[in-house]
Amino acid sequence: MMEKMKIEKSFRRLILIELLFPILLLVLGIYHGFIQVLYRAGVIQSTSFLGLDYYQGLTLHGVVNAIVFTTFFAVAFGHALILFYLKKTPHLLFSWISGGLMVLGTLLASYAILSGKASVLYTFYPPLKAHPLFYIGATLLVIGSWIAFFAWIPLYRSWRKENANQKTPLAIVGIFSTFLVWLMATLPLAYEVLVMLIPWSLGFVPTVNVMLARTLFWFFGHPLVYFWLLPAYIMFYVMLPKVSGGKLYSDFAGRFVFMCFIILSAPVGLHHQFTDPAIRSSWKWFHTVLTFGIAIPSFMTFFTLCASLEYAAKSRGGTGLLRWWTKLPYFNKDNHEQWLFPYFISGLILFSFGGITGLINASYTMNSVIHNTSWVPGHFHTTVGGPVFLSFIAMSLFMVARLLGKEIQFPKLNMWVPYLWMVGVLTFSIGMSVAGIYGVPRRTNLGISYMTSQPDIFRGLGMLWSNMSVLGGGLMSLSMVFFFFVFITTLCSKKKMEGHLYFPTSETYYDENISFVQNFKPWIIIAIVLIVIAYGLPLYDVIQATFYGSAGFTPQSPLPTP
Ligand code: HAS
Repeated sequence: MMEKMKIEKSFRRLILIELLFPILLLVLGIYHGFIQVLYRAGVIQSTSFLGLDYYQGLTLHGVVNAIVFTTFFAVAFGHALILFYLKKTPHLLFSWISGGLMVLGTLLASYAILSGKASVLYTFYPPLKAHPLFYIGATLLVIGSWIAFFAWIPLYRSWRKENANQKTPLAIVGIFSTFLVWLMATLPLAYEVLVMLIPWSLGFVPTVNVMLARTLFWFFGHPLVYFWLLPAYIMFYVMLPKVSGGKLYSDFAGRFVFMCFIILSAPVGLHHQFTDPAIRSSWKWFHTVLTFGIAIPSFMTFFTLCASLEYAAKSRGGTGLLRWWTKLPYFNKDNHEQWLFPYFISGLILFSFGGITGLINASYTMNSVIHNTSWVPGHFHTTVGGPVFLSFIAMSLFMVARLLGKEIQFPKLNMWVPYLWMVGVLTFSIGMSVAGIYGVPRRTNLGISYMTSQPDIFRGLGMLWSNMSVLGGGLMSLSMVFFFFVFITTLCSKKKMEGHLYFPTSETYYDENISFVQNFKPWIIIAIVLIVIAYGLPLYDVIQATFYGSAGFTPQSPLPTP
């Protein structure tokens, strides 16, 4: 018994480290986001406040916020869900090795970025070339996350044996779906990094097949976005109905949605490559069709969450077709668990915009208007910067406070954080999106423009909308100052209870027992078949495209003005 308690204590300490380490880095990541908007709008003339140039700062911003923070959070959250819902502790040594590798990998990649040897942006596709430590660091981060996942599998199996007549808890279905998607995503990435990029950056081979590398990157890159989204969906299905005072409308919907993501997350990556040569239009069209398919589980989520919220609002006295929306606990500033509601609902409102812009991106013809313009960051700040970011920071704060036995400090300020963030993101994203339609490019240093052939009036309008992002970025940064203030004061506050793990868990309104969503196997098989169909021939084509070989290139800041 003592031994078990000791193991659990050590494991909880690991979860804490995996939550706190990326939050610390996030300070840097967010700071460089703010510097970006100031620089792009011409408010400051140089990005080098910390000695970083434009592409360096942008790489740091993308890698820390979108890759490091999300991966650490997903692993820590997964550990905690296994401990809480299955009442089992993963193998301690493996889990610490996994955490250690992730920290080491992050430090190596950060060193490469901060020393100016890896300004390759978070997509790191060639011909941009980084120092080998950047690729090695990324590899260690991924291997660390795999080890964590592999350590959960025997626990899940033994739980299933011991509880043959029970449904697997929905949160566990969610986290296994998340990591199955991650495994499918990171296998092509492993090939790209280990077989192509590391030998190239070490100088063992002179050139690299750019088209193959880009295709493998997006084979990873699109399921990556669902690896970010699914932990947020776990919170929306399992916790949101409870903290809004209601029940989950349908248990089946949740399970079916997670299974859909397993089969459809990967075979859609070519929608990032509509303008790339060497890939036939027919395959781009096929991925487009599947991309519209992957929106369906999110539409189902929209419906299920609205139904769950309606139940909650009507239980609180809400009436009417739409008036019940006013009865939800938007301004709840308790410091127990309901304070999660403002974070979740703000994220969901943002995602309604992100979903619409995503479907525009997915349309082959409309994509050619917005591709590589500032519309794209407009889209992804309402997805990864919306439901994902808000739910991850909220859950990090919630878990840290619970594990340390603390109460959330400054609950009123904490309640305003997500709303301020939401208004900031909307302002930023609308500005960036409209500017993108006028032709303002994304992630290019000043001096490059798609607008040179446009009349002055359009150029002026483009820049005007683009500059709205300063206001949005300012509000987002202010919101984060408040968040870190609440986080640090909570961390430093007096202990109020015994530290423990706890998650608010909703009851279910329709608790259906439908067998085809209870077993992962058939879904994994369908996923593999779809991947082979969707990627087999396109990969064959790009492997043949050896004339796209390139030597390395390092972006220079500032670029010469044309
Ligand atoms: Fe995306 C580019 C298409 C979802 C992230 N996406 C990106 C990039 C990122 C990203 C980071 O087809 C840039 C990559 C780069 O650096 O080049 N995306 C889609 C589609 C979806 C989608 C069809 N994206 C996401 C999610 C992301 C994410 C999720 C992160 C977490 N995306 C694209 C395409 C591109 C792209 C192209 C390439 C563009 C280019 O040319 O470069 C779908 O999954 C979206 C489906 C979502 C919905 C919304 C459901 C709404 C819900 C909210 C319910 C709200 C409630 C509250 C209940 C259908 C669930 C009440 C609300 C009220 C309003 C009252």
